[in-house]
Amino acid sequence: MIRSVCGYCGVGCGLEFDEKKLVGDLTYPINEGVVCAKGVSELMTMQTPTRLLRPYVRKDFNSAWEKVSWELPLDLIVNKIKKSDPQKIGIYLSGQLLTEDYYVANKLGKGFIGTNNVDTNSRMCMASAVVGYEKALGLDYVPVRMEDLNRCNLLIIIGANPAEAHVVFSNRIKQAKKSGMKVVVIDPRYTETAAYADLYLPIRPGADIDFLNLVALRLITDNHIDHQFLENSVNGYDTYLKKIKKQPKTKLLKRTGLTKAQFEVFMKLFYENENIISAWTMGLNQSVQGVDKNLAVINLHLLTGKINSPGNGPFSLTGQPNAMGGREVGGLATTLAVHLGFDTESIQKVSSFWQTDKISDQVGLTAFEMIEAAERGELDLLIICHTDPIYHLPNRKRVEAAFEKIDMVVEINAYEDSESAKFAHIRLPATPWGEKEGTQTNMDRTVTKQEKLTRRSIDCKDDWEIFTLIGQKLGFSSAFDYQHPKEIFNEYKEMTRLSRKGHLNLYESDYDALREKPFIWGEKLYKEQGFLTPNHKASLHFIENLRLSETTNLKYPYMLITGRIKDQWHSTTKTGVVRQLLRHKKLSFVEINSSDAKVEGIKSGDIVDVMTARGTLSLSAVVTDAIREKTLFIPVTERKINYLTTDLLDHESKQPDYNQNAAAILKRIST
Ligand SMILES: Nc1nc2c(c(=O)[nH]1)N[C@H]1C(S)=C(S)[C@@H](COP(=O)(O)OP(=O)(O)OC[C@H]3O[C@@H](n4cnc5c(=O)[nH]c(N)nc54)[C@H](O)[C@@H]3O)O[C@H]1N2
Ligand SMILES: Nc1nc2c(c(=O)[nH]1)N[C@H]1C(S)=C(S)[C@@H](COP(=O)(O)OP(=O)(O)OC[C@H]3O[C@@H](n4cnc5c(=O)[nH]c(N)nc54)[C@H](O)[C@@H]3O)O[C@H]1N2
Ligand code: SF4
Ligand SMILES: [Mo]
Repeated sequence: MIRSVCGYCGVGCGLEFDEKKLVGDLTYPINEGVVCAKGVSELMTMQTPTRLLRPYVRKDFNSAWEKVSWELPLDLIVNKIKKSDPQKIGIYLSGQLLTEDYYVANKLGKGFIGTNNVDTNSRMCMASAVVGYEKALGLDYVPVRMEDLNRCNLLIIIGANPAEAHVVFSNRIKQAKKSGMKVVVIDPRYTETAAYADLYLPIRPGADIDFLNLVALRLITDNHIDHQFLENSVNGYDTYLKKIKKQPKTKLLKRTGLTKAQFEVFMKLFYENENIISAWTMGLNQSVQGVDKNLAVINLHLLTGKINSPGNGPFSLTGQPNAMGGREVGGLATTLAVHLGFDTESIQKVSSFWQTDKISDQVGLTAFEMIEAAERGELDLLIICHTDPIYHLPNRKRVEAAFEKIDMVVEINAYEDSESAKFAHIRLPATPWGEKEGTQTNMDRTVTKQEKLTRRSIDCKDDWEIFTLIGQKLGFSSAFDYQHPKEIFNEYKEMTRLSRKGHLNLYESDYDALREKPFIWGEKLYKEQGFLTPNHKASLHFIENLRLSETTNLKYPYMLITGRIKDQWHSTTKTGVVRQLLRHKKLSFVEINSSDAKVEGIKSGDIVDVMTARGTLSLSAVVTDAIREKTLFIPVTERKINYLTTDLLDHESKQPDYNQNAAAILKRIST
């Protein structure tokens, strides 16, 4: 019997492997032995005809791929690095990498190549939550654990659909409901999660700040706030109060698209329940005001003191299995390592730990800033690892044109059918889940270990190993002499001592022991140290809806939102191959409200064109009342989705506004 963990979502379920099949781990973390279909399918995705098994090179995007040994592409990459200005090199990582992979890639880029242009797809995912937590609480720290559901009386789910995206967590929500916990779902779609809610609020897309401000105003008016907590533990209440009081209540409610009666039911639930958790994900983060939306949620917890006590707090649900671990390591271009930034003291600490003098004090380019650099002809080399930017970045036509300007694009992938492969010069085969081992941190700070279940395919290498080889070939042999992930983990573990006040206490963990028992970092943080701000108080930030997103108009009268469907993972390179097991829904479709469909003359199954200012996609229509009027939904399993989306970004987190696209819909073919 081998114990491992699932490599899909941020719940990070334990799996037990008993020679023939995978089953859920009875002891970890919250699943009591039940895993979802993606977890079950992990084993099947290892051996598929779509695995990338050999290195390939080609001169340009139109030439044929040539199968080669490892030596040639590694030499090409190293020569390119040596010839390039470090500021023209980019490394693009993934919240699906293991911590050890992340650590070596980050050390190579920021520590030895001398570029801070090391970013990750978490930029598209968690960046707004990272900045929100930092601004409000002083640190990128999730102050809630999944087990807090046991003590929670009211769970507010806003802009998240755990029933499809965090299935096992969702199962626990349903269990907690049986013990009396109430659930509110705030979402423009009546999702599977909404179906089990006690109250469903079909908010208009993009109106969350208006709703949350309205709640804040009401809490203040009704004196339902915790004055003592505000006095002892919160900065900025007076300023906040002055500004929020000026907000126009009637207008706010009107913008949400909700009725007064719906709002009153919500407030009643808020008042009747003592312990409250708010949970959110992409419905808030992916926004031109993603950081502000995070702050608007956190504000409610600061006003009421419902934070840092069992069953309470603002819970950002991390999407990918190790997006949290990647943030800890320093995988975002806006951090250096172990939650440290680019101030002189941090650079000195990290330089002396890595024994290097190459760290630049220039903050790195975030994902879309790398695209902009490429457009200006200022990106010579881009190394992509475990993610598919051509598929996932917004405004795809623009991204494709930028990629064409990059001298050398390297893609490290375990599967061969990514969208980015079409824009790569070099492809390197990585060992996937099950053929490698290493650690990951799930959405509630729990560090676990993935185990190697079978020997690795002959020509594949672990992701950390590929970055190690590049480091060695660049001449940094002593800094990159790793033979095994355990050595990397142990080095990283020591480095976490550099974190502010040692809050990232992975140095107390043990690699081998993780196999038996997960490690949870930061448990003592708030109880003992208060918030990690200079005066140990959290901060209230006044937020208002600046309405910066694209708006609908006569030409594009619908608001297009995008999101996940159950059992399928993003571009489907993994889950798509086990469709027989996982497929119960189409991968590509557009949902339209039945009253809108009537006006447009559209029936379910009709082929329709969905148009935005950036492009057009032909899709099969699904007519349903589960989506708000004047709103369209397309799942991310439609690989071409980002031909439609806007590249507006949050100015602080640089996360895209994926859910606010003005669109039109037109019937092409009746069925
Ligand atoms: N099956 C499956 N599970 C996954 C993934 C997957 O690909 N497939 N991916 C993982 C990853 S990386 C992530 S980030 C998470 C994402 O997890 P979630 O965020 O829970 O999933 P999404 O479907 O992207 O979006 C959540 C909801 O936001 C709503 N929404 C859109 N716009 C707004 C708005 O303006 N306001 C409000 N209140 N709601 C809005 C959408 O209707 C949708 O129901 O899922 C993880 N889990
Ligand atoms: N319109 C729209 N766009 C979105 C989103 C949205 O909601 N709407 N969501 C955004 C979010 S939150 C996210 S997280 C991103 C996700 O976007 P991506 O990260 O691009 O999606 P994946 O399909 O998960 O890509 C993972 C890649 O890693 C490869 N891979 C699998 N195993 C391994 C391995 O062991 N090693 C290596 N090197 N490669 C491996 C897979 O084959 C796949 O190509 O999309 C973002 N884009
Ligand atoms: S809920 Fe997430 S971590 Fe758990 S089995 Fe499903 S995909 Fe894997
Ligand atoms: Mo994500």
